[in-house]
Formats: sequence, structure tokens, C-alpha cells
Amino acid sequence: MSGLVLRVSGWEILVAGEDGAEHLCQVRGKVKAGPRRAGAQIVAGDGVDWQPTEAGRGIIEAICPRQNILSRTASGNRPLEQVMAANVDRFFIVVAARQPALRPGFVDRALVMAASGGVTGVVVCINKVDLDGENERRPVVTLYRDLGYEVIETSAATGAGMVGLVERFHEGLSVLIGPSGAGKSSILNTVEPGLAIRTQELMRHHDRGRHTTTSSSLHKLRGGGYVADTPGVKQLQPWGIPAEELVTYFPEMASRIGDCQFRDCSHLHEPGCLIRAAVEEGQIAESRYDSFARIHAESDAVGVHRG
Ligand SMILES: Nc1nc2c(ncn2[C@@H]2O[C@H](COP(=O)(O)OP(=O)(O)O)[C@@H](O)[C@H]2O)c(=O)[nH]1
Ligand SMILES: [Mg+2]
Ligand SMILES: [Zn+2]
Repeated sequence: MSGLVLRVSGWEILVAGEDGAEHLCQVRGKVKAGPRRAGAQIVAGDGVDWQPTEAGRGIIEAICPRQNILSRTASGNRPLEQVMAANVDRFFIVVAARQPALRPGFVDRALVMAASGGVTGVVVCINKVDLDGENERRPVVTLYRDLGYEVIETSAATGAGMVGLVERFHEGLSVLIGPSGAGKSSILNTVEPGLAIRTQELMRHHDRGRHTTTSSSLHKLRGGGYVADTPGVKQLQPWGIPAEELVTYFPEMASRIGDCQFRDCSHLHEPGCLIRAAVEEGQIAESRYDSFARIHAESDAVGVHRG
């Protein structure tokens, strides 16, 4: 039977069956040792083939190929991959217009994370617009819209922009990410009253355990669909992107690569770099280039290189 992984906790995996009923499953040994072994722990959002054993229990026979993945670097001394979810239909990057201050760098990191994992259903959500009487967010909204991203402006406090947003949670799998205080919990509670508390309790439970590098939990919405909240993150570091590949996840830079004077240009300091020239001419936003340079330095530091 096919099922959906809701939560992974050590050896126990909570799977929703086709009828929606939840079963505590374990993985058959050969699945773990199979071709998906390397870096392929089962995560929330994975599709599985499973068989019931006793009441409420089952065994996972196979893991379905993934459509996409959201993967970040876990905080800690040693770089570790933290997979947030697989098979993500919608990825809401939630930032506040004010309080905390709007930092485009966070948005860029989340966009890179989505692009490198193959997640295309990205929505940049600028919340707390009720606090932004001066419309200071406007340049940021314009920047990302011009790059082709969907940007919505919301206020969980006044309900502005929330119509239509709620329905989008009711199909497939949605994941929210954002800095602490941006309003993720408030948005979730607008989608379904009490939802934020349910997701937070589980996150606390996760944080206490040893399994902080495992994925988040999926919550079934009464109106349909699943959602995964993620703990508020200060610094978001995408996982496993080779430094020389990073530029391909910035669409306005990707369209210019190959034209620099040196074929292996890092776009950081070489003469004749057309990406840096475009920044100087104002065709590429400085904030975007800053994000590129910062993430590049981190990729170099952890030594992720192609080949
Ligand atoms: N003024 C205003 N406050 C908001 C809005 N959304 C959330 N808040 C408040 O901002 C604080 C942080 O919100 P919360 O949902 O907990 O953020 P989270 O850390 O991203 O989950 C809380 O005090 C909320 O009441 C909004 O749209 N406008
Ligand atoms: Mg929260
Ligand atoms: Zn260059």
C-alpha cells in the first residue's frame, strides 16, 4: 500500500495510509541498505510502500523516488544535513515587513535552498504589512517580483492578504520557513485555529531528542492538505551546494554566466567579470550579489565542490 511519511522519530516512522489513518512503521532492513542509502534517511513528505503488520503498525518496504527536497545545514559544530521535507508542493518564505527588520538575505538563502532542492512552488510572504505604513517594503517586493518570484503581502493581525492564502494550504504539502517572530505561527493559526500549538509542541519534542537533524513533522489540516512548520531560524545555510554551482540558483546571474573573461570565473574578484559589472551598472541588486558572495564563502568553508 502507498503511504505518506508524517514524522520520523528514531526508528519509528509515522505513516498516513491511503485512508488517512496513521500507522507506526519500521523500515525493512534491505530498504535502508538499498540504493537510497547515502544521505537518504526517510523524511517527512516521503512516499512509501508499506504493509500492515498488527493493528496500527506496519513495515515500510520501499521509498518512492522524491520529486524534490528542502535541505539545510543543521546548526552545530560539525556541518550536518538537516532535511526539512521531501515532495514539497508549496514553500512559504515568511518574513516581516518590520519587527524583525526585513532582511533580503534570508529570502535569498531560502530561495537558493528551494532551487537547489528542486522545489518550484515558492511563495515569498511579506507579513506584518500593517506595521509598514511608509511602505518601506516596496523595493523588496518589486525586486523579487521582477525576478519572477511570487510575492504576497499579508497581515496576520488585520487579515489583509489572507483571503485566498488559506485555501492554498488545503492541497498537497506546504512548508513554512522564516526568522523567529516573522508571523509563521500566526499565519498557521489563521489557516486553522490551534494549528500553531500542535506544530510547536512537536518541535520542542524534536529539539529535546537526539534527532535534531531529522525532518520536521507534517500536520494534516481539517480542510485537506498537510503543513510543516519549521523552527525559527536565525541563519539559514543551504546544504551541499558546490561553490561553483551556486550562481545557477540566482536566475539573474545564471543568465549571464559564460560571458565573463575567464571561463572558470568565480564572480568574486576576477577582472572582466560581467556579473560584477552588472551589479555596478545596477542591473543586479547589490543585496542579491551580497547574498551570493556570503553563501559562496560558506560553501567554500565546508569544502563542497563538484566532482
Ligand atoms: N502587527 C502584527 N503583528 C503580528 C503579525 N503577525 C504576527 N504578529 C505578532 O508577531 C509576534 C510573532 O508572531 P509569531 O506568529 O509567533 O511568529 P513566528 O515566530 O514566525 O511563529 C506575535 O506577537 C504576533 O502576535 C502581523 O501581521 N502584524
Ligand atoms: Mg512560531
Ligand atoms: Zn564572473
